[in-house]
Amino acid sequence: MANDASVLVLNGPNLNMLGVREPHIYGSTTLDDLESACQERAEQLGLIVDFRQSNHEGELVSWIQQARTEHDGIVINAGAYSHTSVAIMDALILSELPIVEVHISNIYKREPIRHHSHISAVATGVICGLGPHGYLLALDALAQILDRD
Ligand code: CA2
Repeated sequence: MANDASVLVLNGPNLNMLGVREPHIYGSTTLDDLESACQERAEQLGLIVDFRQSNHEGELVSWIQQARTEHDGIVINAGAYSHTSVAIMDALILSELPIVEVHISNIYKREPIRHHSHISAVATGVICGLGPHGYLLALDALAQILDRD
């Protein structure tokens, strides 16, 4: 099933600023670099990646709703919405897809407000604190999960 399986890689608010500000927390990789790395890994894994970013909660919800019929799995870094959005959590539940949550930074080493994610409770797995490499590990994990199905 992993061959040609389609994965939606979703990025939430402010992730378009990656590599531009706060390199001590998020590194110097830009979102474009991250997309290229994901596309390269997807090709090796036999996955198709649809890589998107939005600063708008409703747009992320709509994309997750569409994923139910258009994709086989989701990698999501919902940024700050991870800590606040029940709407994104609900959309992820409704998708009925395998979900890997990614955070570039280790949210548990940061301010208490970042320690809880609504998405973790509904994700198949969670990767955090491993920098941009976490996205590649998430694709590896989804390829395995989809292969089993
Ligand atoms: O560590 C992560 O991946 C986060 O999801 C990133 C979010 C943050 O709100 C989460 O708590 C953890 C923020 C993304 C903001 O990205 C920036 C990139 C460069 C400069 C400033 C912000």
